[in-house]
Amino acid sequence: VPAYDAQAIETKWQKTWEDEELYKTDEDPSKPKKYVLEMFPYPSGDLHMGHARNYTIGDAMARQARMRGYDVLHPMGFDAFGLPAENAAIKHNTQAAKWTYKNMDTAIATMKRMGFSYDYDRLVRTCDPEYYKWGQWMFLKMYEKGLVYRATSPVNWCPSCKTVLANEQVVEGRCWRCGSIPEKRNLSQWYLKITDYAQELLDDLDKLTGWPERVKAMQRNWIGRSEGAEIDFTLADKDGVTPTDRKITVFTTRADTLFGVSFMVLPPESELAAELVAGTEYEPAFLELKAATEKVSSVDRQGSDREKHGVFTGRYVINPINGRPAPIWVADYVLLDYGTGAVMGVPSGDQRDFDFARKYGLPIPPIICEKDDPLYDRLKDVRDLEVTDVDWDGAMAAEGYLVQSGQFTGLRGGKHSEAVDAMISYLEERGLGRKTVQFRLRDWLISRQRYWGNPIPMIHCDCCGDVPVPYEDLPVRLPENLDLGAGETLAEYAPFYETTCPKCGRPAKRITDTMDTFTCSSWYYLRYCDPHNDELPFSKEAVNRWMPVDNYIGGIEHAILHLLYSRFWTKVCRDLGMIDVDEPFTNLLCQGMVKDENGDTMSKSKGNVVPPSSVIGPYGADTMRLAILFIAPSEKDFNWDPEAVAGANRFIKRAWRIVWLLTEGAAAGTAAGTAAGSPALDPSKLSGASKELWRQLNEHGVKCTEDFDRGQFNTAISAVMELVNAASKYVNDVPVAERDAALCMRVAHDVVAMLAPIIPHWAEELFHAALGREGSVYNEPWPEFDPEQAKSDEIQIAVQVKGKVRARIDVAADVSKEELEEAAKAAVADQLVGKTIKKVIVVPGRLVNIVAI
Ligand code: ANZ
Ligand code: ZN
Repeated sequence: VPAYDAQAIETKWQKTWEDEELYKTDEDPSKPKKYVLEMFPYPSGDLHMGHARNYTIGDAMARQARMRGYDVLHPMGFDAFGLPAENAAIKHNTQAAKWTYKNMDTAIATMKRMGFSYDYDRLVRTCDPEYYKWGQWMFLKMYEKGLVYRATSPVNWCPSCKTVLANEQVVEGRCWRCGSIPEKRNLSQWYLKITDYAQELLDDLDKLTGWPERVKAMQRNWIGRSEGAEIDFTLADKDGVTPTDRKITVFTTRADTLFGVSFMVLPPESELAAELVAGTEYEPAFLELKAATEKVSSVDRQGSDREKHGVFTGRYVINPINGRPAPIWVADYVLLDYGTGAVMGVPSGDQRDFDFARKYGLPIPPIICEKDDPLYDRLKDVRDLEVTDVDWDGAMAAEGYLVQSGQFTGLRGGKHSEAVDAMISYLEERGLGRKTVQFRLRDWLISRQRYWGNPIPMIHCDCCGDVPVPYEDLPVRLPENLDLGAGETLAEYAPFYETTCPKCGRPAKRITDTMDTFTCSSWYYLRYCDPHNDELPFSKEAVNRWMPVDNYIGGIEHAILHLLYSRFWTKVCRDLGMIDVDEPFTNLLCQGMVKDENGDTMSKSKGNVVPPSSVIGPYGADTMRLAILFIAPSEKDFNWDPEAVAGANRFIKRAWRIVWLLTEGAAAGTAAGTAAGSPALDPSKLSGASKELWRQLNEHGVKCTEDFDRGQFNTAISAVMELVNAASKYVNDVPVAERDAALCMRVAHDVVAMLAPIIPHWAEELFHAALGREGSVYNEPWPEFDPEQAKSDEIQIAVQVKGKVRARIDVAADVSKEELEEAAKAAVADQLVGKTIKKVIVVPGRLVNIVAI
């Protein structure tokens, strides 16, 4: 048996595969297609363990699909724009482009060293003008469709990244990239109208049966659809009672609680509130609250345990249902950009309103009661407000029956209740309110005040306003010679922004914002289908051939961001007539994290990073790949374990030896075989150990295949390990001359084939050297196994005497009852001496119990 030399084998096959273009996409329409995709990396340096895991999973899928007869698209690329390149350029006094291209080269070298089967002809780098040109092109198409607009509103500004962020990029109140707390700034920014697609983005989640439930739940939550009503309150004049002709409209999901309104709340950013207090004694406190609130994130502001802060405006609204006045307050728990930006305060139904009412001594009129509440008996027939305050220590039950609520008294109330419907109908008939649907999802803010990104293809002209760059002038090129180290920015770089208006020809200024890099990653998977197209972002035919992506693999951190934006982009392209699919990713696998030995996340700052090279160096890429896939199911986190790596390496060597021994044995006993070295296998002629090995081949082969098809690599590997154990026992127990040569070759072949998606270099080497085959193991069909042949034709039966197991016997699976009884009696004959058999109980397939005295 030749020694297993991982480094030599791996370099050899990587070169051969590349020379022979083995992983070039076939584009063979006679085969079914499979598009396997891993989320492309940000080129911030070399690949880390998380990448290695991500790509190993994808590679195993792609390689197995190839052997399963699919035409496979398995591409790779780089999400190459972004802030880290800019920061690195400043720090190392180089250009962002240089830094980025160098890192991409490093990453590609590592990918090749890992033996990933990418079609590098389709490599996409988002910072290449050939790519970002089409991002600009699609921006202009969206602009024509009315899906792009510019607006001035309070936005999240990250003080450390020095740019605005989209709502999705403020994660738990912090900048998704650097963790700083964003400030609110009122700025003019560019938006994509993702809210036009809110309902469809929500509805189509139901179609995504191949997505993890938790990812869908996160998206549902983020989209946040709420059915409710808008209700108009009339603003009272300064006297607090005379109606004016102005209205304040609230959004509520609980129209049924209208009789319980104790106050109205506006957010501190409200312009109306500022107007109401202007020049009054209430203004100073209002301004103070406004300033204090600017420092708090919107997530924190809504936190239910956070203390609420409010000020009275001195003014009142009139409740449309009963004409009662309610004071207008300003409070930080209300947000400007949700619903109508105004809330009717119902302390008896809403905990936040309750806390607020308690703190500021506002009344708490009870309007909804459970039947077992003492208040219920007292108020169940009361229509006017009799009790205006309660002594509860918390808000009331969310559900119950309305009390003190006029004609609605007695109706069942709560979210989506009959009382809500009745109240909305009543208001609608009188023009005082209307049913509406609210979404939490906001439009996607895509402009960034950063250099290293895709320039927004718009020009601002003092006469014509915002004018799109003509298509024939695309791409708007990002200048590469900016001196970032010296503090130069795109906004101040005249050679970039000085231009003329495409409409009127007068001097004009280019927009110097670049697009959020998430725009680049929202369609790269479409570009892979047709990466060299220089007339369009991609052709419809190419996309129709490959889309949707069949298996998408990546981190859970993109559950909302990238995955929501990509779904949106796909739907926009569909509506632009560019593609026919509705959803980009059919099956989604979110791989678990690789943590350090103590279960800590790996990070440079903690100094606990295990780089892939530390395994590839001593053991080779195959050991790394096997260890990653075997250590845990793909969706689970695992702790890095050097022992698991050593174990993977031991198995590889052992399987290497067994395959060689099987083939050597076959060669020795080839008399019965064919000249080609693959004698015909006749399973019906097998007996004894050979028959058992044949059975095990089928048993483990069936299991391995099923697990592969479900993406359960760790158990698929276990199945092959069991087969290797069986083969090992066979070569140990059976002398060479007695081995079945054809069976040996078959087992050797199938072990190699089943491990080929996981440890490709090992498999390719054995395929040639030990099995004596030509071509590539990846052009071999996946082996077929027969579940019928996996059945053992002997079963083991326990024989009991008076309930105690005394023996175990092997009998034919189809043994008759009489035969079984006889065999059982024979097996325990010594126990039965001198006794009379009273009864024999047979539990078919399991045991025989003999009752004898
Ligand atoms: C009165 C009421 C009574 C409410 C009650 C709830 C319970 P979801 O389900 O998340 O859509 N709300 C409306 N606009 C708001 C804003 N801009 N800032 C903060 N809160 C706002 O929540 C809808 C409820 O959130 C609305 O229904 C409103 O309070 C509040 F017993 O109106 B409700
Ligand atoms: Zn930041």
